[in-house]
Amino acid sequence: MPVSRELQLPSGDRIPTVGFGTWTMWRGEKGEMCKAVKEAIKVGYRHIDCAWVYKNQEEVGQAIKESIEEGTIKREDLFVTTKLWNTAHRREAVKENLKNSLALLGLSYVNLFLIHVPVSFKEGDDDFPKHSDGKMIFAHHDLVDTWKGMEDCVDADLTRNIGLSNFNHLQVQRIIDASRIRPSVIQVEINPMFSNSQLVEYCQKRDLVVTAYGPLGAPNRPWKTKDDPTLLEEPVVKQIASAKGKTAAQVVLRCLLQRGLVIIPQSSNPARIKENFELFDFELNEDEMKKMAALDRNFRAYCEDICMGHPEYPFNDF
Ligand code: NAP
Ligand code: SBI
Repeated sequence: MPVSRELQLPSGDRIPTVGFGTWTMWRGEKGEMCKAVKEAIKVGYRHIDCAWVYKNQEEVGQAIKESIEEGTIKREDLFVTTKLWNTAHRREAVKENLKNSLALLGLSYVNLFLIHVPVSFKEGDDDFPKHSDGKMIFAHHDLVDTWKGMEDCVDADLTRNIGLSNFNHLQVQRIIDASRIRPSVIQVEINPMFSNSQLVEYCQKRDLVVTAYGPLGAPNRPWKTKDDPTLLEEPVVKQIASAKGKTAAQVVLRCLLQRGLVIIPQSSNPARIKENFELFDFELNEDEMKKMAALDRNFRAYCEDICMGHPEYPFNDF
């Protein structure tokens, strides 16, 4: 099955189907993210996935700046995404949050701005405001008002496209119904062990491009338990990989591309950064796709536990 290197968005922009994830749970040496993003751009990635809360946008911006100065890319060749954090859901705060991200990135606009999570936290400088018992201090904003703030950002030319992340299908529909500018992308967790098929189908039917985060199953997440399945170790993935002379990661990523998804794998290792981009010289046949589909265990690696208990907590529905 052929796979496109880019998908069309209603704004006229095209989103590259293989993007580069920039969230690392470790805090690496200063400069490590800059090095990783520069390496990614060097080997051909043209889509970088960022967020306010990742706290590394200065380094990502530095990598973009140096890559432009060195002549590797032009700004218009690059598709940059950032995300609105939970502490800035008030309509007027949305634009401020994006302006702050742009200042860190050293850019005048991003290509895509997403509401990161549908759960609001208390507004302020602390990204993770907590009560004395350690629980998050929630806030309550109508998500439709937050969406109006997103539309304000398009009007102000601060972003070319807007979208959602970690929303369930009911929340997606609420935004579609109330929108002046429709969401064009939704970013949610998807990998063969968490196929998220109902939500994917729901969104694709409504013309949203769906981006898979945690596409490799986030194998190094610190909260992984010994009983959790390890996607890249699954015998069927390894069998398909060895039959094709590819790696387990490449088989997993190709499978997601063949489902019509955008993927944003993260790595800080130059060899794996390159490996994760080399996905266009082989394909999985129908039988192999079926075998990959059979890996689905509805196993979510990212439950956003700190958001549980909020009325907009998304993961109690598909
Ligand atoms: P992921 O891409 O599934 O996994 C990343 C991990 O896999 C890294 O620890 C990396 O380690 C390892 N890895 C990468 N390539 C590999 C390969 N070829 N073989 C073996 N291991 C490999 O998980 P993720 O980072 O959680 O998700 C990707 C991106 O999605 C994030 O960086 C972020 O941009 C985005 N994201 C968004 C949300 C959201 O709420 N919207 C949530 C989570 C993630 P090495 O560095 O050692 O290679
Ligand atoms: C953070 F910066 C801190 C915690 C955290 O937990 C869940 C996963 C997440 C997120 O919400 N989006 C990510 O990319 N990672 C995250 C990010």
